[in-house]
Amino acid sequence: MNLDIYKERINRFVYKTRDNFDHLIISSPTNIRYLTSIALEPIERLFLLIISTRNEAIYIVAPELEKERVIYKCMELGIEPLIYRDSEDPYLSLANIIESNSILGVENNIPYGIIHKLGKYIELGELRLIDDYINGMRLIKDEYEIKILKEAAKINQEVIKHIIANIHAGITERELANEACVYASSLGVEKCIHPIIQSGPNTSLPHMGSSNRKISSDDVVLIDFTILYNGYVSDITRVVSIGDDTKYRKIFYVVRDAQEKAIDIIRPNIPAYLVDREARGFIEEHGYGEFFIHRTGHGIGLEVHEEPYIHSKSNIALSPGMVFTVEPGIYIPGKFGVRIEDNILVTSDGYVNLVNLPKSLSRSDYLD
Ligand SMILES: [Mn+2]
Repeated sequence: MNLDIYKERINRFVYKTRDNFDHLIISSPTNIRYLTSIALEPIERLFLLIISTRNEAIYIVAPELEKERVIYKCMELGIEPLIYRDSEDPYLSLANIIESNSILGVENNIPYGIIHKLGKYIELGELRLIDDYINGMRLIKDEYEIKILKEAAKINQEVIKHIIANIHAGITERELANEACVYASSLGVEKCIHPIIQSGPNTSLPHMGSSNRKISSDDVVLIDFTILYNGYVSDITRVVSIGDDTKYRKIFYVVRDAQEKAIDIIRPNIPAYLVDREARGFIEEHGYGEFFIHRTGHGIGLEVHEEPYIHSKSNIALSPGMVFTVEPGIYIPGKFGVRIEDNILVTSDGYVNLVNLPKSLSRSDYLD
């Protein structure tokens, strides 16, 4: 594996942060993966990236059982591995690096236990958040990331087509979701994240997830499928009806047109809230404003929800390399809901929709 991309990332990150912190403690496995390519799921064991501006050194703290997966990349990246055994206290080596009363950079989701235990060995200095620095980098995808995100979207579309082809009266939402995850694995997907297949009145609850409800012949079915492929996310939603779709049409077309109008205004330098306003304004004009109960979209990348968030207060200027979802919805409590979601890449002169699935209530439109 060529680690040049990661060398550049970690150097850029050090350069951006070095004047404001003495030491950075990075505990999010996703951020560590972004900066080093080292992808571990440490569960409760301590796994940290420490960037020490004071010592001009970078360390990875990792348990011995992960040693083989860590040390070669560390050598390549100029990182010093601090490997500990289960019988050892890894905080002892942390306390050797981090001086008392120094300025520490941490993520907002650092487990409190890490700070608490470190505080037993040293006098904790000022804690400052580093999220803006790292999120600011992750926000703009490079060519390598864009290539994977495009592949992920392509594969996810195949999964969604497969699900739609397999919907039939009598199958449960959960059976369909499980089958879809098996199919996704056969296409090389790392994992399915919270697979949402909802039918009938369940579609009115945006993030309910799949249940044991049996799909019946005049149901509307909402498929919101999120996959992780090669570390990156695709998150696509479609709604189809397997029988008479008359009663779903009006709301379906309002959502579809709102989504397409919102996508159409995407270009660099406009504030993200305009995308939300476009979708929301259209839905409000049609009298369904109170039933659009979530933001219009969210960034995707190594995580399912990341910046840029697309809501009414989001002032961030869209820039080439940003990738986010556009997914307005209308949810009529107790009846049904419709959401349509694509994945959009901002380019220098507009956008590319990474998804080219039909947007139709009729399942036959999805079948090859
Ligand atoms: Mn989404």
